[in-house]
Amino acid sequence: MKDTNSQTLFEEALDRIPGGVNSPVRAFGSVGRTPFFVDKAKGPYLYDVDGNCYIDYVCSWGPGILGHAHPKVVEAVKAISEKGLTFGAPTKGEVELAHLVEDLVPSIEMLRLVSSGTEAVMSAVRLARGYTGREKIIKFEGCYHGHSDGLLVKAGSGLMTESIPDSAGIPEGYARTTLLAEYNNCESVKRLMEEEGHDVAAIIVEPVAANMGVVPPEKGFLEFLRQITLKYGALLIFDEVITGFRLGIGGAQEYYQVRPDLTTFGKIIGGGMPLAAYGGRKDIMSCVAPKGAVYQAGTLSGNPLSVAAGLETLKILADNTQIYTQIDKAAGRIEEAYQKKGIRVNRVGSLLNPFFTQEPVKDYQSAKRADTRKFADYFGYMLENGIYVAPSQFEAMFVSGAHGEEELSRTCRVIEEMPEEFCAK
Ligand code: KE4
Repeated sequence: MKDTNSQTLFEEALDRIPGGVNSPVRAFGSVGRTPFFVDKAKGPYLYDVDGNCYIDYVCSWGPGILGHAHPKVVEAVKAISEKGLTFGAPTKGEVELAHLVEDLVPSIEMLRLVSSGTEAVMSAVRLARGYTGREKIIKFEGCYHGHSDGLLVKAGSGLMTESIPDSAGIPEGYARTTLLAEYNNCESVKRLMEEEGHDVAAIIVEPVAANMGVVPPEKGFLEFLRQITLKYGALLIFDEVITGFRLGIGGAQEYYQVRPDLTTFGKIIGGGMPLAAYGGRKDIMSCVAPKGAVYQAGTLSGNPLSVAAGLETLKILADNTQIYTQIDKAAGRIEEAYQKKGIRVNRVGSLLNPFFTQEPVKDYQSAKRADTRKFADYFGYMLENGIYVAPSQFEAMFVSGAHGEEELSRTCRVIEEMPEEFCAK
């Protein structure tokens, strides 16, 4: 391997890995730069192979709510790894984790562990179809639910970043069974349900959209989805891969007091290790193999190391729920710094992001009108001042319990000193 600085590593990576990265959002393409390669991380800081240090507001796209390499989480993984890495057989930790999640999130009566958010959503959608015997699902423009075929229709996150609204390689049939509505637009859902409601297995929604930038649900939107799914006998699936254990220990469904039939989790539930889950009503989850006829499986599902990291993370959060007040206040300070510069911000708790646009951002169309070139300039300014935010206008900023006074005051100062041309209307 040639000498290890980010530039040479990226050049080498480009020859061996599509786009030089193992996930498109990491490529920095939309912000006109090449990515730094991480050497290590601790608390609120990332250190790249060139010795640069950044205050990290990506937090690995959400899992890092406790900050990087939390000693107790690292210790838990080290200890369990001494006993073996994977068995392909049940372990005590999996039962403990299911029990803990069911205690923390009342709508979860039964849970299945998988290895990624994509797998959790793909399985929940298959389960909804198997349980209802219906084919269609409704998703929202700009929401991202992982990269399974049926969900890559007008999705957010990397697709929106790269302006590829629909992925190549998706069979035509999916477009017919995946119906699209507009986020925060009850009328768009009502029209679809009046036409197709008899054949809609589920409506899947990010209860706070965080893959077109952060777009909160307008008052009554989630409650409307709950009502209309009950009316037509469809299921309501909350994709809480980002919001789960982020907006509070009970996630968005506790924050907004709306109870879905199924929920998907990822990111925080694994404490930074590959672990995700789907769960919900026992009568629905009982349809999953081997108990029921809806098949889903995984060699590394419930992997002992991932379970250890997830268990330790959730235990720390459950025993220290004041963390949520702390990170909400911290995010509020950052929000205020942006607003003082005249930059629009959407925020829910510790989930926020600045939009370079004059208009309110409440759905895919208004998010898409944001000035991505101005965002790219802003991103470069922040990075050069040691602040790492998501390299895309259509992602989120995450604040962790490890972001302390020093990091927050430095972040606010960098925002306050931002050149006017970056934020001028
Ligand atoms: P994963 O398969 O990436 O674990 O989860 C897919 C997923 C499902 N649902 C929601 C609401 C999600 O946000 C995600 C993944 N989020 C992106 C970032 N917005 C992951 C980062 C990436 O793709 O590299």
